[in-house]
Amino acid sequence: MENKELEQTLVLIKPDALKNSLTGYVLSQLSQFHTGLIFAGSKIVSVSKMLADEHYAEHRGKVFFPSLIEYISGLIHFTGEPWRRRVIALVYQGADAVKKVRDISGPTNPHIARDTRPGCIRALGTLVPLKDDQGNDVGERMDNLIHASATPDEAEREIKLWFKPGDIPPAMHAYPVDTCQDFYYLKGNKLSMTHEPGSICFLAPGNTAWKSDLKALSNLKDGKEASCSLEAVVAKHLINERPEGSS
Ligand code: FUP
Repeated sequence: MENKELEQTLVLIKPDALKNSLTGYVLSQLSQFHTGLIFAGSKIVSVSKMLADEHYAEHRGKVFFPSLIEYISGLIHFTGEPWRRRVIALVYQGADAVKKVRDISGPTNPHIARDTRPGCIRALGTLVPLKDDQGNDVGERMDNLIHASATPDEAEREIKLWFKPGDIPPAMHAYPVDTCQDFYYLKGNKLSMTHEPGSICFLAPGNTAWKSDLKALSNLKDGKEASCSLEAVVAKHLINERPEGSS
């Protein structure tokens, strides 16, 4: 990022924060008055399995992964209330955005947060033991109220995963965009360039998209290696578009 003023970071106010009415507290902690950062984007997101899986891709295969996906999807905190399953996704912008928000969030583990950084946001979180079928402890899930990008590179990956360029004012775009020239469809979990019954059009000619997404799609359609998965490109285009499980 050449212009430090344009540094951006992704924040997710997670379902446990929403359940405990901590949204106002988190927004206040991160307010421009305290951080000097300004909003570049905000949305209320019903988190699909595809989006959750891509967001936490680096943790795939770990013992806590399935529970982490259920947690971010709202299934843990709003079990019988599907309409309340959501997170608030925010993009903050300004000098040192990533570091400032990470500092106020605090350590990943709420117990360590309480011990080492009392007063940080994650100090209000909790640890949930995870057990195997025999009831043995196999790990723990960290219900830590807020996600904050760890590095500027992670922030770029995550902002492009959760937000379309059109969700952010053009003058605040921190990453290059381009105009889509083709129709792109999803059929099952496959990319297609032509409409078939049951396929979903997620990008059309004239749409503005992240330049890196368009490059990835062009590579994927040619069977070449791409900088991100098809799911990472598609997930943001399906946010709040249809109920989970329908197609
Ligand atoms: P962070 O960047 O602080 O969100 O931390 P990590 O990328 O290490 O972890 C991602 C999420 O996985 C965190 F919200 C906490 C959660 N996690 C667990 O639930 N259990 C673990 O044992 C480790 C991480």
